[in-house]
Amino acid sequence: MAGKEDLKLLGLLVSPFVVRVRMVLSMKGVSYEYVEEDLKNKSELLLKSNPVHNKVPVLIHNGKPLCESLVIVQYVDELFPGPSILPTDPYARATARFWAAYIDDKLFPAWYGGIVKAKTEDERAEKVTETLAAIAQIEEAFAKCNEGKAFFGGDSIGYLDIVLGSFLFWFEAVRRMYGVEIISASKTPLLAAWAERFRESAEAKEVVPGADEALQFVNKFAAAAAAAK
Ligand SMILES: N[C@@H](CCC(=O)N[C@@H](CS)C(=O)NCC(=O)O)C(=O)O
Repeated sequence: MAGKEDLKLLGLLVSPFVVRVRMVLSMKGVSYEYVEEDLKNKSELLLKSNPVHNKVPVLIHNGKPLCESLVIVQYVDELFPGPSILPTDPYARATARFWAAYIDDKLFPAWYGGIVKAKTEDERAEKVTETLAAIAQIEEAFAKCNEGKAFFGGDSIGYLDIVLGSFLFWFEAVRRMYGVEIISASKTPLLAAWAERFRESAEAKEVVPGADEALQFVNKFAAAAAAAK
């Protein structure tokens, strides 16, 4: 099927959500057209394709748009042959979806909406506590569900590895900006070892940007906000 499909991805290189989609497309060996969006000046195509959220990523498959990274990753996994990204066992699939929702609904707002966007130091400290509590839950889940294997997906990178792994370059940017270690060898040793394996994997190296790119993005936004004052 790969090759015959018309696929266009509207993205932003430093978006962890876009990284997820680029990873799954790359793991499935699918070629696609990539279009970088300017979030300050969104294209008509983006607004038309994702009228509900106006956000990237959007994957346009044969003219039909798909929105939301988790939905897109699962769609690509189902559509294209090759090793399954989600677990095949229904209970393991459901569990992976549960933790993916937790990562996006609890962890993401705590570190990005919280630590990065906090307006005061008190607010940031509160969000650090919230982020560390969420990551501790994920450490426990990792210990329970992967039975000593290298990845959430078992011996190779799977759905949850992509979902959480897409945040890692931002975690490094947060460490450099605020000195906060979201994943650390002392508090979350299993995830620290996992993160190292993820970063070193060919799958991640292919598409995941570095922390420098995330920092440049933050600085560009801060400069634009200061200029607008
Ligand atoms: N839940 C969404 C989140 C996507 C998202 O937040 N995208 C950001 C970039 S990281 C965006 O497009 N923001 C534009 C805006 O908020 O106007 C997903 O998983 O795809």
